[in-house]
Amino acid sequence: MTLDIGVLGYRFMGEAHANALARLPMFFSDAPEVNRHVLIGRDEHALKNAADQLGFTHTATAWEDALDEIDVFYNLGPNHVHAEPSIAALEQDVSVFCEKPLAPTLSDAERMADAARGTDAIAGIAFNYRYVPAIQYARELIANGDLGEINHVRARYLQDWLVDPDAPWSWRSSKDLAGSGSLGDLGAHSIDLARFLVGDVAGEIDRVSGHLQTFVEERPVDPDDDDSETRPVTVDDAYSAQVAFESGAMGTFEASRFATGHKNDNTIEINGSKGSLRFSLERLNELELLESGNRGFQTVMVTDPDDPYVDHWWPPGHVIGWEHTFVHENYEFLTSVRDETPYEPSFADGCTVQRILDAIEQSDERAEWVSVE
Ligand code: SOE
Repeated sequence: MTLDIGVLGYRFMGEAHANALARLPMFFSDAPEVNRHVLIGRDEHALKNAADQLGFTHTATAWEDALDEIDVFYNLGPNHVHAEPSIAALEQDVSVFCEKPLAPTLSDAERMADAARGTDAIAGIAFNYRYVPAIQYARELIANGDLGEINHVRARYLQDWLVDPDAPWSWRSSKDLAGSGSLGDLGAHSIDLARFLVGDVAGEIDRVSGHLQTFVEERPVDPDDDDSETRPVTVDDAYSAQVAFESGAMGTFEASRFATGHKNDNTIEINGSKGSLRFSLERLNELELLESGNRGFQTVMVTDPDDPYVDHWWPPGHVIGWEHTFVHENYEFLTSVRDETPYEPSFADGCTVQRILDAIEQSDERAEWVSVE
């Protein structure tokens, strides 16, 4: 059985997922066969070029025209186009893989999760950092009880691409189009990683206290034009949050697009009663571990053949990179579609993350702790 894939979006995420689809048959011999059938976008000329480059045989300038022809719909568009096409696809029993955050608003995310409940098609959200081998290894250690009882989760996701006040306005600057800024774009990853790593032992995040800040309130549409029109920035440039897990574990979360010098610094540290671990995306083949009786963190390489996914790639020590997380993610998602087995992270997971993002925003507005409903 070959799965016909339709992908909406051909820029950064379109390239990352198209690369993963191309790599699958080379490195994952038991992966479903896939056909990069149709690439969807609005600009016909750019779309045709992208389709040639990314190996798609057809193009469509309206997503409505593509749904009849495909088994799986990848929604990699800006956040405000996540809901309608994804819901329409699920209503036609087409499986959907949607980029994060699930939607700009909690009500849209809930509608998407409802649509997913109403079909046997698979609805997955693309949280690719779950698929770093070191993260999966960390999860195993926590589930085995190697860290003991979890007391602290400390996660930060730092970038600096907006620190220049003349950096251009984009859909990511608009609350209507994006929902939120660093919170939804980067904080969603941290929250998902925390749930993935400690959710089974520490439970859900049930209370939050959040702080959001916008440092630059207007941005030029065209930074090369001194007289450029400017538009308001209606989302956060940075957020921080304290959270409480059901178990009593404490979490501190932070993300910024103004953390000068940090390009894509996605870090998480977990402290338990018997040990600690630390992961940084900048050293994604490694995990720092503090085990009972040791006097400091030790760095272990997660590149052995029995480490998650590693046997598909290179011999020990021949490190993998960011793009491999997408290959692993596509492998798991498409296997679920082919085998009709549940996939996580699902739209329900995406909706839970959205509920936490929403509570962090409400907490900032009300200047008080907020319960996650
Ligand atoms: C931009 O901030 C971005 O591309 C995010 O949208 C991605 O989810 C993250 O992985 C890298 O940074």
